[in-house]
Amino acid sequence: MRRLLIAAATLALTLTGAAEAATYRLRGIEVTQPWSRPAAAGTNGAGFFTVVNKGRAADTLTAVETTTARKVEIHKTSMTNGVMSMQRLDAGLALKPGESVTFAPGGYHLMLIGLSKATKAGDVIPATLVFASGARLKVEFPVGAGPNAMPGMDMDHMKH
Ligand SMILES: [Cu+2]
Repeated sequence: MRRLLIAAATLALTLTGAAEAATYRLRGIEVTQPWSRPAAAGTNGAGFFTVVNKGRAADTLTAVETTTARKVEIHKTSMTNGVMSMQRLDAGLALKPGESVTFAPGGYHLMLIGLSKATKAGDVIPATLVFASGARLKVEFPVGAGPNAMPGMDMDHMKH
C-alpha cells in the first residue's frame, strides 16, 4: 500500500511539472498548455490553449503574431441547427477579471492562415499574444496531439 502511494505521489509531481512547463504569465494574464496540430505548408493551422485573466481589470486578446503564418485570426466554431460554422472575432476575445476561456477543437481556436511552412509533430510554433492592456505574451505552441486529445472528436475534416 505504501509503495502504491509513493508511486501516485511521483506521478502527481511529474504531471505538475509538465503543466508548469507550459504555463506563461504576464501581468494578470495566464496562458496554459498551448498546442497546435500538424498541417501542410500553405494550408491553415490552428492554435489551442487556455487563457485566464487573473488581474483586477478586464482585458482583451486582440491579436496574435507569428512568423509561421501569413496572419492569425481568433475564431469560434459553433453549431446552429446542426450546421457547424465559424465566426471571426474581429473585436478580439474579451476577458473579464477571473474569466477563463479554453481554446479547443470544436470551439474557440486561433486560425493560422497560410502556414509559411509545414508543421509536424515535435515542431514548436512561436507566437506573441497581444492584449488591449498592452501586454505582449510570448508563447510556444508545440505541434502534436494536444493535452486532451480525444479520438473521435477530431475536427480535421474542417481543416482546422
Ligand atoms: Cu477557424
